[in-house]
Amino acid sequence: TCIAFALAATLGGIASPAAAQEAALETARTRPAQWTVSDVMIPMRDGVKLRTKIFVPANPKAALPILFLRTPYGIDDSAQAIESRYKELAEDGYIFAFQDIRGKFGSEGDFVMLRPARKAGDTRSLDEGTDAWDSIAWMLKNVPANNGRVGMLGNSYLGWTSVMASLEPHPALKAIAPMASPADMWLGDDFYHNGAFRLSYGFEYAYMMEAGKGNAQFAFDRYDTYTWYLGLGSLANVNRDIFRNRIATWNDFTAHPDYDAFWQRRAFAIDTAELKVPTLNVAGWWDQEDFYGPMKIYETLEQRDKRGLNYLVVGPWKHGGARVGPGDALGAIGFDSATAKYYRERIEIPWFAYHLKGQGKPDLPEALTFEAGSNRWRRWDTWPPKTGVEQRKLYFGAGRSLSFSAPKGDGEGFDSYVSDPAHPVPYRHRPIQATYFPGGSAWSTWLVEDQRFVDGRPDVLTWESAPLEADLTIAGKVTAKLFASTTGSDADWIVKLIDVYPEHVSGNWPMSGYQLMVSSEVFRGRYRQGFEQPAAIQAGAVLPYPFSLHTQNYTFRKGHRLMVQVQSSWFPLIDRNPQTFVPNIFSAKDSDFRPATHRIYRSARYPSHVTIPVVTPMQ
Ligand code: PG9
Repeated sequence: TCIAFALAATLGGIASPAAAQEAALETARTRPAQWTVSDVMIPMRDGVKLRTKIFVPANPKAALPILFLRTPYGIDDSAQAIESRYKELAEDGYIFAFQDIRGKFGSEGDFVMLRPARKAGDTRSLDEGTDAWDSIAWMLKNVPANNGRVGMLGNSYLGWTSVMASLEPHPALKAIAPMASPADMWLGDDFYHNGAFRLSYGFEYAYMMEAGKGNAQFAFDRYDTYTWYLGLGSLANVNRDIFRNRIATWNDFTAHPDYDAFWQRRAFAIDTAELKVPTLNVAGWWDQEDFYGPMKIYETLEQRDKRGLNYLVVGPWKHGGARVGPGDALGAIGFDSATAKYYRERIEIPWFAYHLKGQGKPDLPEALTFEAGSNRWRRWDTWPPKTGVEQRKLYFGAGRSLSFSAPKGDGEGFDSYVSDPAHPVPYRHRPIQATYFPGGSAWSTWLVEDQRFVDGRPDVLTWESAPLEADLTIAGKVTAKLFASTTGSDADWIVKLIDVYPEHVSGNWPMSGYQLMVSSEVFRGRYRQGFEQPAAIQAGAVLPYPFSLHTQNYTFRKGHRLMVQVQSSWFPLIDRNPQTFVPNIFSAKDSDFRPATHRIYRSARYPSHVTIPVVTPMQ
């Protein structure tokens, strides 16, 4: 029945740019003293015109730089955005330009999801970089009172368009501050993580972007999408019953399940020998969409940063969390200070003021990270830190214990569970609203949810340490190495490093015993020999699965416990692994989905563990 309802959802898009445009202009008109607004179509080199709204402060005292934002999400709310998300910058004095990228909303041309950057030396192709270049050239000539300097910024897709503009930059592009820009959609950002497909996001986002020129919401026939996705069955049913091959990105998912040239071509890379544009990379520790991306971009640019232009800021934020609100809490977790406001006022404002107006010099270390738990900002000469950190292994032990002592003896120590694709573990507590559900969705804070909602399930294994006798701070790379077997021929492995609060948090009962996920990741077993070539797992074989849980800077407080959980489904965030090897999971048959018994070993021979970067006490 859910499919029948979904069929009724139109593929037409729901945006009404004209009406929204009216509303935005209305807002701007009510503030004639503040902005002169123009709504223009800027011609690109191939004749395609891109809709751009330009806000020039009325009666500026001096020529001003332009802050340029290129978005696939529409620019009708840009007047409101200036007064909310970009308020601090607006008050500091900038011209703002918001542009619909090719093929979206009011812009001409075709939309291509994450249009690959043209290669160095290719002077004929178009990409987001050439569109940015052409727009900047036009604005320098046509926007009154500009000072000839442009900065780019924005969250996620907008961060990515900023990064793309900086690869072969227009000379007037003097600084960028990309926030949560994706870098690699298959390895770690929105669409897959280590080859495991991000079903709910991939499905809903592809539909939103490609069902029409505006933003479309897929019409689920129920509030709890967990049951909808479960009822869907094999992913082959999506094109057969719902999308009917009309959503290009979904077709790409089905045609490119592995890390092939298609995805590699879209992954962030820098062809030029030197980083040219000062770049402030911004990431959030609990970013539910793009955490891999900004960290990878920072790391990649660092190799080409000959002049010290590349910086990193990581705060305790959800996706885009630094842009809005005070940032003093995320879900139930408090940070004791307004971290997002701090970023906007103390980091972003000086960053652009220096590069675009020649004012001051920002007091920025190479990497600035917020250390949740101890709730303070920390400054680093490198990220991850090269000194003052000891990599220590947290071993899974008998009796569900977790400690720094390696297991002893030759026994076949393991814990096991049955992973049943018919009953996948939910990734957040149900009901699981659609990602962008207009009535509100818990999507954006799922990474900080109390993991007790799955702890104790027979298909979730938990190992826990004794209470800590002193604070334990980590800074740098967290990795997992599982030794595991399955009775099936494919399996997903999910590892979660958790901070368990003490049983009595005085004055805040809901936090008592809270299980906060600090680091987590999924690895699709079929890719253990390489991401380009999936291979069946031999039933019963004990195999190593090493994978990254990314970097983190966090303090586990005295009296807290460390916990690791392992499970094999995270639904519907990640599609169900059939657990029977098939060449392409997007065309699996419903009968391929079978329960399997998985074992996680914790013996001297097969010591499963999580490695954490412990900051040595003098730090
Ligand atoms: N995470 C979003 C995104 C999806 C796909 C591509 C690029 C970005 C976003 O928030 O824009």
